[in-house]
Order: sequence, then C-alpha cells, then structure tokens
Amino acid sequence: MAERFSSMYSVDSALAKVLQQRRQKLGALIESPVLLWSGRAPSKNFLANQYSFRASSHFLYFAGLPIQGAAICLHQGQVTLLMEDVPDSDALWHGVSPTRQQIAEQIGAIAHYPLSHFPDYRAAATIPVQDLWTRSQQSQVLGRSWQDATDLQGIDRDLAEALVQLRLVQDESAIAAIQEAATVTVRAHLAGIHQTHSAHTEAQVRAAMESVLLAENMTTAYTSIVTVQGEVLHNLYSHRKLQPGDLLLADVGAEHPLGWAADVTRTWPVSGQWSATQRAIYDVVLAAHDACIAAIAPGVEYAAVHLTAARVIAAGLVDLGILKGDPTTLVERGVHALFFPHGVGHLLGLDVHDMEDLGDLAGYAPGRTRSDRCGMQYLRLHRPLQVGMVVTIEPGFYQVPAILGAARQQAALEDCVNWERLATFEDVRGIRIEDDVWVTPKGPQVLTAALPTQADEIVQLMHSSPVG
Ligand SMILES: [Mn+2]
Repeated sequence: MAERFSSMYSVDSALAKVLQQRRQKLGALIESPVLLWSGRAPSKNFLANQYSFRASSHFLYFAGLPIQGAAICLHQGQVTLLMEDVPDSDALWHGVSPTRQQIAEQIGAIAHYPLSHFPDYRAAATIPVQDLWTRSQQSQVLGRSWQDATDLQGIDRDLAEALVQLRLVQDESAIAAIQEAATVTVRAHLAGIHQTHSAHTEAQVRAAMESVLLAENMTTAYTSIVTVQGEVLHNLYSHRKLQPGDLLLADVGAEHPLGWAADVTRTWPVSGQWSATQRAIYDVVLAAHDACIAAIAPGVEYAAVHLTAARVIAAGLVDLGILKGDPTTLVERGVHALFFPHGVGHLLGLDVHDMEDLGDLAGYAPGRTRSDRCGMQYLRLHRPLQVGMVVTIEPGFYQVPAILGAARQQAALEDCVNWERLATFEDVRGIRIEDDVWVTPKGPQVLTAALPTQADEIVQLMHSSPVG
C-alpha cells in the first residue's frame, strides 16, 4: 500500500496466501455464507476519545487486518468486504485513509460494498461480537438476537463449531506471529527482572516490562499483573511499594500487531535472594511446571496434564510437611486446590484465552462439561492435545486467605493439613510459573524457553547487567 496512507498495516503475499487457505478451509466446513464483523473501539467519556481498537479475533483470522467498523462475508472460500469509505474530512485528524476498494485489494476480496448492502446477507451465519453497538447492528441485519456468544443456535452454532475446528490448530503463519510475541515477552520479563533493584514500586517494574512491548510496536495481550500480592490471582493494581522480603509475581504478555498473543508469568524475590521457605515452594511449583511440559504430546489429555501438576504440588507439599498423606489421595480429595485452585492453563492464539468468547465450546471436547470436583472446576481446557495447538502451562501456589480461612473451619481437612507448619511459610503469598507451549509431532516446543525458570538463574539475572 502506498506510503501516503497513515495506516501501518499491510498484507504481504505470504499472508495473503495464508488467508486464502483459511477461507477455503472454512468454506469446506460450512455451506451457508458467513458474516463476521470487526467491531469498533468504545469511547472514553466523549465520542471522539476512543480506546485503541482491537478487531474481533474471528474477523482478524480471515481478514488479516484490523479494519474498524467493517464486516466480511465469507462464502465458498471467497471474501467480500462491507464497510463505509472514510469521509475526506477525517484526513485532517487521522491522515489519508485507504479507500474501501484499496482495502478490498489488500485483503483479497472479490467484491466490496457499503454497509447499505447488508440486507443481501440475511441468510448468513455469524458470531456476535463483544461490543454492544456492533452486536445490535448484527442483530438488525440478520434478524436474530443473542444473549451472548455462548448460546448460539442453528447456523450460528454450526459456524462456531467450524471456527473452533480451524482455530484450535495453529497454522505456520500463526505460530510465527505467536513466536514473535513470545520473544518480545521474554525480553520484557528480562527487563523487569533486571530493573527490580532500582524500582521502588510494582508500577516501576511494570513500566520497565511494558516499555519493551511498546518499543516493538506491540501492546499487552491482557492487563498486566505485576504484584507482590500474587495470591490475588488477577491483581490489576500496581501501586504497592516493594519490600525486601516480598516475592514479585509478573504475568505480562505481548500482543503482536496482527493480534496474536503471548502469556508468560515469572516470580522472583524483590531483594534478589530467596528465603528458604520461598525457595522450597518455588521449587515445588517449578517441578510441577517441568513435569507438565514433559507430559505434553499429541493425544495426551490436557486434564491429565493438569492432574500431573496437582499431584506434583501435593507431593511437594507433603515433603515439606505442609500436607499429610498420599499425594494421589490428596488430589482425589481436592486438597491440592487449597493452594492451586485454578486450572494448569488454557489455549493460546489470537485471544490470550483463545476463543473463550464461545464459552467452553473451544476448551471442552464435545460432550464434556465443567466438573464440580474441587480443583477441576476452573479447568479451561479439557481436550486431548493435538499437533498445532498452543497451550499455556502455569501451575502456581497461593495462600488465599479466603480459601485457607474457610478450610481451617472444616474438621474434614484436619487429618491432611499441618496448619502450624504452613504458618512458617507465611512469606510465600503467590508463586506462578507460566510458559507457552506448541504441541508438535515430536512433543512440546516451549516458545518462551529463552526465559529462565530455575530459581538460581533468575536471581543471577537480577545481579547481572541488562542485555539487549
Ligand atoms: Mn495464562
């Protein structure tokens, strides 16, 4: 695309070919035309002050470009673009925009129309986007309405199933983009680890990490968690001061300019030195992390990988005298979930929790539903692993006051938790170690392997001079 346009994106010939293949695969899976909307950015306080735009992932997967306020119709492997041309008056504020025709050429559309042509597509299947303005447009155009994207019916449901089938397994182009996001994410974590010594607050470490993403023209794939209160699983506040005895938990991942996500967590001691108790628990979590990654192979049930993490954590806590009993029995009783209450990971792709807009349709194999068994209800992925899937592995240990307080009231747990022993581990609030793993025919390939996980290596990095 000519340089006079302010838009930074373009589709090169390699991506054009990938998009064509994805469209053809969809065409082979679903007969009816499909209409996918990109959505639009919500405003802050007044209309012209917009949040940055993030296109719907289903749209991005086939269109390749984040085009705001557009829809594509996919049918028999072909794509048609629907959008309005940007008015000339917009150029003062946003520079000269490409015309609809030029965008259509970019994405390989066979035709392009203004939005007034929507009625021609009433028979199309769709997935409702998250933003409500666009959703009401979808509803009007197609004469259907949705509560949310998790209760789709008829052709919309057929489409959702086709999308899951395609997007569960990442093509080469997707893997390359996820790897790019992962590489930048690794550098962000190294920057955070290096700069902890000179930081006084969580926010300063977070800034050091996110600045690496920004400098690569990437953004965060989700709101960063950089906290000394790691036991608050999604702690989104970074205002606290760093104290010498604290562990800092950083869950920060980059989003590639075309939408692909990375998702990485490391935990390190603010002072550059582990206490004996912190080190002991860290090594238990790391053993679980390593055992899970070693277990990854095509055909392996992800739930079994999760249970591997649960068993290794339970065994480690038995060794430390915190839990009592046989690790397998403890896991069957859900006792590990006192300290490891979430699932061991999830699908990763264009969304950091890939396709969770479809509820459990992507994460759970047909016929499977969430278990109410303790420690299993937050499992986000319950399928056999397939070649081409990208998943996270992220075991953790947390002392959540609400969980432990309630557990202490239960006489049933008296025989398996040594509360006095646990009290000596009070400087361990939250530890998580998370990597992104690509399932290949030969086994696991860790896309974030360049970032050390060993306790000694991490603190050595804190004392060494920053690189790159
Ligand atoms: Mn994650």
